[in-house]
Amino acid sequence: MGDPNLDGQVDSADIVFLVNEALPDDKPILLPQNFANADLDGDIDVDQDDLDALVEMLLGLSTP
Ligand SMILES: [Ca+2]
Ligand SMILES: [Ca+2]
Repeated sequence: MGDPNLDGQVDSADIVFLVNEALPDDKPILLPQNFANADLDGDIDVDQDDLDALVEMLLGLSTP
């Protein structure tokens, strides 16, 4: 988890991906695997909470 754009690493590109793909409600995640990786808190929805979780992960506030 934590790699929404599926490029093999968790970095700022994943934040950009979440902002572009997850936050606009009318723009669905492209693939189930994108969705699964983006849903960091596991509530079967990709939203601001998951973006916050990803930012925290990148800041080192939680272990991978
Ligand atoms: Ca990535
Ligand atoms: Ca979520």
